[in-house]
Amino acid sequence: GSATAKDKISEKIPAVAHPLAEKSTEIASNIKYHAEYSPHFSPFKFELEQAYYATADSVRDRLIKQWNETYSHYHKVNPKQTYYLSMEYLQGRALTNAVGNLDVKDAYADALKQLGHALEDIVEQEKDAALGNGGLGRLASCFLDSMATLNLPAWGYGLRYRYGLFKQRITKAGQEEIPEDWLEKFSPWEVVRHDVVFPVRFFGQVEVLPTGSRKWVGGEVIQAVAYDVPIPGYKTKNTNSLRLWEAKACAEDFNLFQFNDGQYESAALLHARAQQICAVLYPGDATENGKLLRLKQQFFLCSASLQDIIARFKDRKDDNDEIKWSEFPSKVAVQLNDTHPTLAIPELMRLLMDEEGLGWDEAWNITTSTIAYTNHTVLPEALEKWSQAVMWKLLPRHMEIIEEIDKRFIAMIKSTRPDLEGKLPDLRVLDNNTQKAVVRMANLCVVSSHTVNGVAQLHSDILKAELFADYVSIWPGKFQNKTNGITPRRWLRFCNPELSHIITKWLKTDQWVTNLDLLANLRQFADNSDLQSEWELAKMASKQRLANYIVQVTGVSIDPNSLFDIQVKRIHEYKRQLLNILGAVYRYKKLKEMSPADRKRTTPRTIMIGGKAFATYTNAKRIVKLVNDVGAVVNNDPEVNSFLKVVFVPNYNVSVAEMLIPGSELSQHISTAGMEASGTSNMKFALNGCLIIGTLDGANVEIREEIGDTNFFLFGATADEVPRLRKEREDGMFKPDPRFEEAKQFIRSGAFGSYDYNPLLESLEGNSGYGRGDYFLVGYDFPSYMDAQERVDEAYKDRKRWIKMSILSTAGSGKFSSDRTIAQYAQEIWKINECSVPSM
Ligand code: 4GP
Repeated sequence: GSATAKDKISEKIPAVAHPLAEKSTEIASNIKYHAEYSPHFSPFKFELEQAYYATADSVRDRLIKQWNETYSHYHKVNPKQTYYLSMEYLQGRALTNAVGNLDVKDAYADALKQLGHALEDIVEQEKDAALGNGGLGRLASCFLDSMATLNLPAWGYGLRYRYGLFKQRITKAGQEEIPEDWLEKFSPWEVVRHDVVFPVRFFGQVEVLPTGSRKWVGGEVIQAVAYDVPIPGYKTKNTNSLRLWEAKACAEDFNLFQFNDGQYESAALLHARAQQICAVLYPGDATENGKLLRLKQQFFLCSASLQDIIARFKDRKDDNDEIKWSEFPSKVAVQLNDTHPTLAIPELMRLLMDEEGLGWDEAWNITTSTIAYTNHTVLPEALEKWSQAVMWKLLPRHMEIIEEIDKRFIAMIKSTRPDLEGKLPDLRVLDNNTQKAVVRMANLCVVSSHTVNGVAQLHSDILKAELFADYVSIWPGKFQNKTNGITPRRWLRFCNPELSHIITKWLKTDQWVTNLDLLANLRQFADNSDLQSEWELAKMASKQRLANYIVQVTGVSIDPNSLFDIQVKRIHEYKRQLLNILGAVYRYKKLKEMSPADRKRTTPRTIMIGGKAFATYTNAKRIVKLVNDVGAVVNNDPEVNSFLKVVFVPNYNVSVAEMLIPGSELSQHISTAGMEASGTSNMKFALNGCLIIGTLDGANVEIREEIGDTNFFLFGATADEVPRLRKEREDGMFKPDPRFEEAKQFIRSGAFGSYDYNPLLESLEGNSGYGRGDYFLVGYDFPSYMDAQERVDEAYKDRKRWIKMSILSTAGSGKFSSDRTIAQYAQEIWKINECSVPSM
């Protein structure tokens, strides 16, 4: 295109490498240096995209410096270090976070201004790194931020997926999935480490050596190459690593002979197979091939990470000391983020026994004192079970080890807990009872970890009382709770500068950013009308920004004076977006029936729903379509559309969340009680002064405790009532509320188009079965939900009281900092201490 003034780089500013510049003029020179000497772009242009890359490169200079210092400091001090193993990280964008944590945001904004650009526009150029699906992955990313901020020697390990979570496009047919090419150009935030490469074997067989020891040989070997992403802490030198593995085949595996013979595909077979491993996040596992690939991914992460951890353990001892394996657990803590990295257990056993020559007992002591496991869900379909047949094929040595773990567990129970013998079929690691014998990964984790934790108090209690009850009687000290948290940097300080500014002003300190409990001091000002009007103005500015965004991405214009009501999260029946949309349908119908005068007395609402449905989850996709169909009718109905809008926010991701959350006034966390392990967006909304309508589920329980029950719109059955309510349904004793019937009937009447919603609505009817017979109790909770919504409408009319409740929400959110969560993991599970990099 034609070059505007902005597109050309300023002549006046010299291009000079100033990696650690503090003055904005020098930062501008450093950015210009990267723009001119980067081989990726024309040196004569300085368009937004190039400006983004040059800015990112310049920020990276600082990160690399701190990161090297951190690494060598940890190496010298040799503290106990945590390794967080996770198949998912939802990092989002890095630039705003990096300049914020490095405390150079204003200087960069100023430098860019001198170069003719605005920092806000530059950051928009970055694609989200979406190497995760939802809560579990975002939690891992918040944890990384807190680990660095708390100066903890703690790293993340993950996979470098070529395509992360799909991009969601909404068409007439509903959700369409498109590959998200986050590496389309390249990511300036990763550093490939050609010097950090480990071989990872698949398939093959077990050989018995003359010494009697066993060795895994043959099969195929793929190389794991490290890509490091520096993770800065907030206003600290400590800069940790997120190490992502990429799969690669060796040159020797390229068959030149076949290639010269014209057999191009078979010549590069292993190269193609290597590429598949990190091609996509969680490929569909409906097919046998899909299952095998997922298992390969899991093992790839575990094997590469453990080889790296062991190499570092050896490397950090003094040169002439011999290796003392018994010290391993006092140098290494490994945290498994759900069961996805369970193979770390047999892989650590294998490496210690087969590669390092340790005996079973010693290897087992080390493994079980090193590994801890976090459970993130009680949903039966998420409890991983791998076919033993597939495992024998892919990982024969690991299956031997798992069999031995199982055998020894049985022997232990028989000798110490004969009372539990009858329960062994459920407690064992191996399940040989079903037609297809499987390995139960959660059981393997519980048996082999020193600590098992849930992610909110209610969830941890349910794990102890139900899923893992018998294990609790065997190892009562093994089970803990670690209520989730969120990083206050990304989720308040950076995404909501207006509100942050007000908080700092009233608290007379910005220490709350790293000591979130200080927010409680806002309580004393909750009635102060100056604070209230500043608070309201800040909220209005965020709502306006959100309204601009919504019209831009959906074409729907929404009124910033209406109540902004948001539900954003993965689409799942247990999260009950269907309850929300049925409520909206009922509201619409009543608005239609009202007189214009009555309508004017209602509280105008904008309901926004966003989230991705798993590509093969039919009912979730129907829900997405229903929300869109309802929106199309309601938003175009001139009679009611100034009182109600229903918007589906497309392609929900971390960056979209950073836009939505500051502008929210009410958010919905309405899962069937007992099913949402914690939830973390509930914490983000509350922190940003958004009120919650919710059930007594997951972390809602603790949020309500902290912010006060008068500031929380509670409804619905409690977790302990759910089994009885399901039973009553099955016995035909449930009488649905007429409002619920009316809402469903309205959809069936074709009010929102001719698409056949019967299969979806039927899931709320009948009386039995998982996912049918209204397993998630939408019908049971509907009346109390609608009543709670009426209380919301009433409360919103009293603006002063609403603002006060909003202030109290923020004031009560201190507990939900991931700094608190991570400090607890560090003390109570990992036993690691801070290891601050000294400033020179
Ligand atoms: C999620 C849980 O569903 C959510 O309640 C919790 O807040 C989050 O983990 C973090 O602990 N689980 C997943 C998953 O994302 O894939 O199982």
